[in-house]
Amino acid sequence: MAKLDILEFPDPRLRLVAQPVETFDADLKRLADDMLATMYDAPGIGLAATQVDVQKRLLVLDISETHDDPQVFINPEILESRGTEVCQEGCLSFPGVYADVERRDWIRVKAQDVTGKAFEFETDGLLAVCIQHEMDHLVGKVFVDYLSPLKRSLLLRKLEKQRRHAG
Ligand code: GNR
Ligand code: NI
Repeated sequence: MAKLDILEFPDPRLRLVAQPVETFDADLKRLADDMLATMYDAPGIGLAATQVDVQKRLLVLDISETHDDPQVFINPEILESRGTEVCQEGCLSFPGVYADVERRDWIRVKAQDVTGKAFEFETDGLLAVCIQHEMDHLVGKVFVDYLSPLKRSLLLRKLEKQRRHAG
């Protein structure tokens, strides 16, 4: 499994919109495996294909504490959602900065696995937050887009400062 490079803000490629996956072949399986390896190495709890410069509707996740529950969602869709919750989010494309974001609290999701088999499930809490965060990446949206202009500029200044100090 290969480690892929993660695009960092303000790379314009983070704004590209991913296309549906139509071919479920060995290359797709390899991409999903490489994305999981990249996510575990980072380390992060999720990664969208957009973040590794691939414009396909594919995301990977593992919110387990033991890092042994890899999940792959292809062509994900939110069928239904309820309520709101605020969670402190981070993003591998914005290393070292965090902000509160309001998202839907409960979601029902439809997706396909790496073989193309469709499945549906409902979830809430961190998994629901993470799926929404990753699905945003697939349409070129990032978590700082939800912040007020003031909060966003403070956060982006902090990001720049951390980069200057990060050797
Ligand atoms: O590793 C990650 N942690 C995280 C924490 C709270 C809400 C969302 C996330 S996703 C993030 C990895 C990432 O950038 N995925 O796109
Ligand atoms: Ni992210």
